[in-house]
Amino acid sequence: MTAVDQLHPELDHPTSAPNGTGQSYRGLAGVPLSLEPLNRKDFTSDQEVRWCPGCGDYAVLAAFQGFMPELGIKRENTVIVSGIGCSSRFPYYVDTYGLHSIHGRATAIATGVATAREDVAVFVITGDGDALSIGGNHLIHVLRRNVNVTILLFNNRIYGLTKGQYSPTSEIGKITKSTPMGSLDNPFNPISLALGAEATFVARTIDSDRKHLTSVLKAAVAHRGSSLVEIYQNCPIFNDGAFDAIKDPATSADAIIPLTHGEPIRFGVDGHLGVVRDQQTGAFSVVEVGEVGEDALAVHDAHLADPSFAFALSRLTDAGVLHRAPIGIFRDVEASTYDDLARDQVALAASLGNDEDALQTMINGGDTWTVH
Ligand SMILES: Cc1ncc(C[n+]2csc(CCOP(=O)(O)OP(=O)(O)O)c2C)c(N)n1
Ligand code: SF4
Ligand SMILES: [Mg+2]
Repeated sequence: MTAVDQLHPELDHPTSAPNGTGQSYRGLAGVPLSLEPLNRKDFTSDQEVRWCPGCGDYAVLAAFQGFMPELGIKRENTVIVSGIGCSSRFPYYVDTYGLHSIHGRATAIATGVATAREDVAVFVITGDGDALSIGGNHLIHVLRRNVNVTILLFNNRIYGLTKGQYSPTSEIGKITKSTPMGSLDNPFNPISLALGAEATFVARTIDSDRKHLTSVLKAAVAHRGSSLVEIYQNCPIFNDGAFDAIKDPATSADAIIPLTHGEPIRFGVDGHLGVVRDQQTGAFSVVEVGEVGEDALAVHDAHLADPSFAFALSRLTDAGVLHRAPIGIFRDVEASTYDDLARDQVALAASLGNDEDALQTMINGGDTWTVH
């Protein structure tokens, strides 16, 4: 970092908004601000985008390149780490540092980057196969550790790159080349999984809703700690129409359960539907507002310390073919991040004195024995 660098000041000034957007980005505290204003073109690389025509990945890329300049950070202090899959080609197309890494390991590599470099904004791009099959283990650990990274999970409910095998988010009975008689296993709900790992920021959005996608991504970056954003992403080649119910203007009003912190959960044409909570079981269900009355509706609270409320909400998502799903920010709570704590611990250890022989002392320590 050079002497002229200015840092995102949000840790000291939680309400400041250095980029004039009115949003505070605590997740970027420590990342140097760009000296020049940047625009969308600055975040567009010279690489030819190689996704199929109509792929939902294009819309996410466009939204990402559109909001990055607003963050005000230096491009060279941004790293995008991806795994393997169609979606994982993403880092090629954004003109920042990037790693198209190893299948399922993007979250592990991102943990290293975020811990070693406080001055870097770290994004993870992953697919439902990459994050939840081979990378399932790494995903839950990055979330429980609360490493300061923003994870974009492109969920098209299929393996796209390898030409259409079922994935851990495909509905039971999915007929694919690898499951010609229909898949047998229960799918993951990525939001439930993340909340089970007590992730501190968990949200869901839709590739085709640019405004919502952008607002959720901004909130995810503003959050300090692990942010998991599930993006419903259409794969027109191998799983076309998986999210039609929530995308089709004819059905979307009754299909999208919108989550807005502090507001009653109400939706449907003319707001005729709502969500209530069973006091005994804690489970949520969808009801006709006319039958229960407005006052009975649950009010969304994304800031509860206990993730149970958000988890119960996530269960309103159809596990089978999707007809209805909550969309928005399920959980957004403050907690210490692994990388901040690790840096503090290293600084403390260094302040206690420079024992150059510490490693040798440990090796020679009490727990050694001679083998004859
Ligand atoms: C170790 C290893 N195992 C398997 C593969 C094959 N493979 C590549 S991408 C992929 C799944 C991609 O699916 P997803 O993460 O959903 O991404 P999408 O292509 O749908 O965006 C698999 C199984 C691989 N590249 N490396
Ligand atoms: S196979 Fe599907 S996910 Fe992959 S680029 Fe083509 S449309 Fe997109
Ligand atoms: Mg996929």
